[in-house]
Amino acid sequence: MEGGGDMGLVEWCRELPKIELHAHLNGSVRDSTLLPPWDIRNDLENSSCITFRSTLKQIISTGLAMRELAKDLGEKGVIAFADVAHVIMKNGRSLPECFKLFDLYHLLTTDHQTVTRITKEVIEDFAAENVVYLELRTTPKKNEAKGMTKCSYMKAVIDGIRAVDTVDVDFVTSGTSNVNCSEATPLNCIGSPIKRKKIYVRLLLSIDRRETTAAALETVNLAMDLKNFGVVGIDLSGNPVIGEWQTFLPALKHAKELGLPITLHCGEVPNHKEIQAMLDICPQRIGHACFLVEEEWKRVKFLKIPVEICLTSNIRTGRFSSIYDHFFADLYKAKHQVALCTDDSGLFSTTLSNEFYLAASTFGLNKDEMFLLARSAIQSTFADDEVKHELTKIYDDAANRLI
Ligand code: 6MZ
Repeated sequence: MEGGGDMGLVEWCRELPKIELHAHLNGSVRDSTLLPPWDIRNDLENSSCITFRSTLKQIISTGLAMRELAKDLGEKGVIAFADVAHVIMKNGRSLPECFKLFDLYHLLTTDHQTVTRITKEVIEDFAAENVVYLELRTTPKKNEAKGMTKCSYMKAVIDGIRAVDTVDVDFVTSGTSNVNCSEATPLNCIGSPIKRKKIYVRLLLSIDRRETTAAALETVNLAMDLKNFGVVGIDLSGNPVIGEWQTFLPALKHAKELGLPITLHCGEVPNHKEIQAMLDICPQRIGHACFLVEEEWKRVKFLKIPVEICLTSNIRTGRFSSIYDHFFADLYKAKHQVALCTDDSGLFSTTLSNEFYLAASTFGLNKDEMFLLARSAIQSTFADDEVKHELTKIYDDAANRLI
């Protein structure tokens, strides 16, 4: 390989400035935040919360590890360690297993303090991998028991972005919100006299496929209210076998009318009626696209819809038995706009650097090609032109070093 001095490919992929466009907050939680320390075994074994126990039992076959948050729950007597102890990390999880895991994640993470904490940590983790622009997506949640509304959930996320202190964060640029979601003025780039890593963070609000039309509309209106707090678009995600397209359509149309860009989890299962309907509304991006057939790909290419590609996620959830069968190669050859993404870096134990390494080593891309692939994601971001310009400069600077 040319360029990049003596750097090995793994190191080079880590050094490469990267753009992450498909990352779910709760799927990106650190293992160390979730793994249970063995020293609390006794406390946990003695506690009994039937609801939590039964939830855990349901997911035992899927495997999950929990640490510090489980410790908190254990101390409060909410969690039964005997159940957790049997949970084993598995390499491959079916899609239904993933969604069972998410229910557990949410049980652990949905209170304001924890949402703030995981947001901070997730941003720091992406920055550590030299992600220079992160479009982080999350589903605003109501949780009456915790006094949580969708708006207060988002305030907790925004507080997490504000709390990052190991790197500089460019979050929003100006303006105020008419929503009482954050008392303070919008955060600007937190400057530092010392040259530190800098990451641009923007948010996508996800509509969960379990939600009603009214709940989906509430999320879109919240996204609009939070435009000055770094929200740049809407995502539709969740278990692909749940929910009807007609339920989400009014909210997605509303988003379009408001000028909010949309990205859709499209074709995670072979539901061709829904895939057609999704392409009919011309989303600004689609994610996964695992089960698209030739005619559908023709439309995606004709409409020039960028595709968020999550290699590890697609392999781990069993869509492709071999990575060599992945459609990445076809889209890449066709010069179709793609962005490599992690999906759920915590759940699938991956990083964006690893996704680049996988693509390079599997599909034989050299460093020049990888650099251009990373850089080309700039045009698929939902960021404004000023940010795109800044990102271009970051790549121009890195080019001397890396290629
Ligand atoms: C579909 C997914 C997903 O929003 O609670 N999510 N939806 N397909 C996937 N591929 C495996 N991975 C994650 O993050 C977790 C939520 O994101 C969606 C699911 O709705 C999951 O509950 P937040 O931060």
